[in-house]
Amino acid sequence: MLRQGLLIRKQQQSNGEGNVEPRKSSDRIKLSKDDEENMKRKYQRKCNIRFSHILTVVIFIYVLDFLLLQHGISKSIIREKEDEVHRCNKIRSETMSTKALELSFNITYPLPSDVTISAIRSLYKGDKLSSNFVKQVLQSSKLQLASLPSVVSVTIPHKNVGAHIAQHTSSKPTYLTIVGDTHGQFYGVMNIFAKYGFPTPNTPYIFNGDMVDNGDHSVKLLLSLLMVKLSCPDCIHFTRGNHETEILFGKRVYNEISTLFGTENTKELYDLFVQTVREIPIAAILTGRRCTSLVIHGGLPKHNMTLEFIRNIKRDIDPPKDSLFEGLLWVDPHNQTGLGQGRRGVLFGPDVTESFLNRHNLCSLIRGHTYLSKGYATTHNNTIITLNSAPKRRGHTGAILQVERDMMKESLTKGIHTFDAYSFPSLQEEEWQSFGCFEE
Ligand SMILES: [Mn+2]
Repeated sequence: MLRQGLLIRKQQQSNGEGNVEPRKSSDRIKLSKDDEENMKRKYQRKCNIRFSHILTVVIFIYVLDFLLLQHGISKSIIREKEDEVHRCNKIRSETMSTKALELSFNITYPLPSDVTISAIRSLYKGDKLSSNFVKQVLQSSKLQLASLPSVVSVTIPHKNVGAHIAQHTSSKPTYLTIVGDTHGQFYGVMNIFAKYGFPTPNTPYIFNGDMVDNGDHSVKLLLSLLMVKLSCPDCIHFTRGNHETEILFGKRVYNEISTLFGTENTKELYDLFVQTVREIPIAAILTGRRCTSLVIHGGLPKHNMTLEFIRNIKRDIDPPKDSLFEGLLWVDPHNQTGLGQGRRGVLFGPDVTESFLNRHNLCSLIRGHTYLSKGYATTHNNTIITLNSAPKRRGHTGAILQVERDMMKESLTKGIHTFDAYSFPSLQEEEWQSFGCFEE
């Protein structure tokens, strides 16, 4: 009890004549109700003050601890970022002007990354590139693509790629990004790079055909992607779409070349563009540790299609009409068994897909060739993923697929990411800072 243990000074009792009676040691005073309440309040206040002091000290210690920890983490993040910027800057140290590009008639292979970034930036800003430079890029790209097989093998990178800077790679994720149809959406693709990262050996891309036509910037887009491959062959891979043919290249591409590089060289550059896209491989085999996929623009135009058949296609031409080569770039899946006839060509059923995947021990087929307002679709019991990366208008989304090395068939769709349609160039200066570091 509060009262017990409290020796209260005895109230002096007056005898009425001013004499005070001596105090006895055992005297304890009975407190009035009010006094008792006051004492309680005083004691409570003391307790409260002490408690808040303790609380303040505890909070202070926690905050200090947190700040020190954060400071340590922030410092390591800043250090890592500084190292990265330093490396990128070193690579780009001699950033060339457009004028310098005009003068560099003899390009080398691999194309220096600073030349590539400078040229892409010029295209982005609407500056002109010299037709001579573009001609050499196309001639080099044509040779580079022609040296590849019709079915390219792409291994999903793991963390040891780029071992020369192993200390950086160990903490960074590695994956491969598959982009669907992009149809001349140059600014959209630059935004994809800004959002999901510039191509590097640790984070390469596959562009699955139809990079040209429909959109307004086919030439800018194609040229930029070809230059990235000339600078860093392992950073980017291509498969051919049905629009990468002369007949679908058409007048729009011709006019764009004329606007960008001058009228006197239009025909020569146009022909070079056509010859270059004819060398783009037809398909890619994407090998992970647990799941290997076929990346192809259209699909399977016949029963018992084999990779050997695709590998043996002579591809430096436009696909002959009604050929299986044309079918690989044009067909669509349907849900009925077997083959069928659709609005724009052959349709293939789940049984065709299943037997093909089983024959080659594949877990999925990744394709494009279809406009999808949400950017992707899965069919044939999730063994087919269709991607479109060129959303036409606001409200529609484009999609890409990021595949990690250890991904399994069941988890592939978790790598799908969607993004909004972009209508205007929107990259800020600081976003360009992350571009063009081809090394991880
Ligand atoms: Mn297509």
